[in-house]
Amino acid sequence: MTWNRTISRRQALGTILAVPAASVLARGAETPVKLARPTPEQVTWQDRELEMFVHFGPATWQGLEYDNLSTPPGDINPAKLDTDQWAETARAMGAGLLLFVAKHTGGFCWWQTNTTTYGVKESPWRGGKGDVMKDLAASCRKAGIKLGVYLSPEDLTLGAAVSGRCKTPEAQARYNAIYRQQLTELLSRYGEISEVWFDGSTVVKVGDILKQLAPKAMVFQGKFATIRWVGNEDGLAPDPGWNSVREAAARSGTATAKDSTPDGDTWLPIECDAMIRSGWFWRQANTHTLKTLDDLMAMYYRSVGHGAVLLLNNTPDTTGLIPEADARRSAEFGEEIRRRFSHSVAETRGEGDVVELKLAQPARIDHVIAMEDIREGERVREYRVEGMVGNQWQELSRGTAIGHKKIDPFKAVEVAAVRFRAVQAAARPLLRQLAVYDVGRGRPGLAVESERYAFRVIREWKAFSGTKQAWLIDLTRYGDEARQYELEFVITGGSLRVHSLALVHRGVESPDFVKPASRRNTYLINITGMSAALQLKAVVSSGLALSYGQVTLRKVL
Ligand code: FUL
Repeated sequence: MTWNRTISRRQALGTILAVPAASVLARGAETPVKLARPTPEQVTWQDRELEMFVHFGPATWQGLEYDNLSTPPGDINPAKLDTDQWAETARAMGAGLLLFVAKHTGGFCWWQTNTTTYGVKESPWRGGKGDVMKDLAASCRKAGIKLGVYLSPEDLTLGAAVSGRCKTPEAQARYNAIYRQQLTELLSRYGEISEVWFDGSTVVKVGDILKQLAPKAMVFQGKFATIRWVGNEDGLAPDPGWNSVREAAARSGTATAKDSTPDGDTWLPIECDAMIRSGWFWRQANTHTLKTLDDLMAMYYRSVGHGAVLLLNNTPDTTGLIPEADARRSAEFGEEIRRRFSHSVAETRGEGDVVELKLAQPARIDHVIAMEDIREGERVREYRVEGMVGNQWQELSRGTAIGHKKIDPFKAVEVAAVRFRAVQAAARPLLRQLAVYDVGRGRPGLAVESERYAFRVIREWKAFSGTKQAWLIDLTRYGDEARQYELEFVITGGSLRVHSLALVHRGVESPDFVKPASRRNTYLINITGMSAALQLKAVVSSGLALSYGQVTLRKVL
């Protein structure tokens, strides 16, 4: 057992902490090790594990993923809309929070607002007097779940691109005032809002509003983020998915799972947003893509089972109801999670580098779930779980990060006892739970895993030489879904200098979505939406020698 191998003295002492760090004394070390620590609200959020997203909007009527403004509000009349059904679907799934897209990128508002004339107020639904947020707040209270809101900073009606960026300072000032008013309405009228999504980050100042109206809410993206995007929309968190990042990454507003480091000074847990059918919005054509129970369980193991929160989308059809098949599948998902994991064969808690769990009598087990007491930071860096088989310890599973939760499936075996052994830790391990289960089934496989290494060539350059040039590369043909991508300049001859990179969306440049990765000539791009032509602008030069190569793009999982 090696203590303190992963945190160097310089890292331990040399950082300014955004979230107060736990000060623990590592055994054998004179220096107190500083570990990032969550806020109580982050702990509550991580304990929730499962949440339900609801996307609904004009795009539902258009059969599209993004509202193209072709549906007049006069045509939007979801006569059967019943927020009790939405909240009940979330509850049956085991979700502790329902996150509603109150405004998506097109700008349509589902609540009574005076900030725009594009919303439910202009629709015939309930004579223009309906307020989905109001209904939903009441339904969630009834169902005993929390409520969250997604207020898109991007707004096609009001001329704001990704992050709420506008073309001129005047337009920006106008939009800032409107967006702030919308956020104020959502956070002040409907009771407690426990999670706020600023999808694609936001350039509009919102800190004062959050502080005043929702100081305990979890915040997705932007300067005040308390949680981060995993980097894909498949419900897959990496393993290890360390909970902390460096402060600069947290402040960037667009940190993802790629920024994870066990030595980070800021606690920023990972959220996996994923779809129950392909696409965030209902359309007839995606009915057959409803995920199977195995698909959902596959995601569960790789999100919640890797210590992240899973935010699974359901999407009502034009009647306003979540289709029955989707609601039923959500309930089956909740039942299967409970069937597998609500009754352990045995469980304990404990401290130290070895935690032992004796069974009352030898029993068959096929899963172990470990949970750290994350209030004191993520301490375990590497571990083994062993079972007493016959009269010998035999390895059942091994891993690195545990954090909030780690679910390890293994081949069924009969054991008399189980022990957890830390191989490496930053401080004395504190296990809130060590539990073993007899599930009878394993972890379902995942088709998408095979795509991990696939890449596409998005531009080639041949015999290029000279001073600075700007390349505009169309990404909509390649980056077909919102996730994190890896961009690489593969130089096959001569040399190439990359001066700057930016995403260009509706003519507005956003350099913050492109960051250098650890490998040379490689960058990480966060694509948070494909609502309009999206381009990559690369300013490059090659000096005197002729340069040859390719620009490649691949999905990051
Ligand atoms: C992405 C958006 O582009 C999608 O439409 C959806 O809202 C998803 C949750 O986030 O960034």
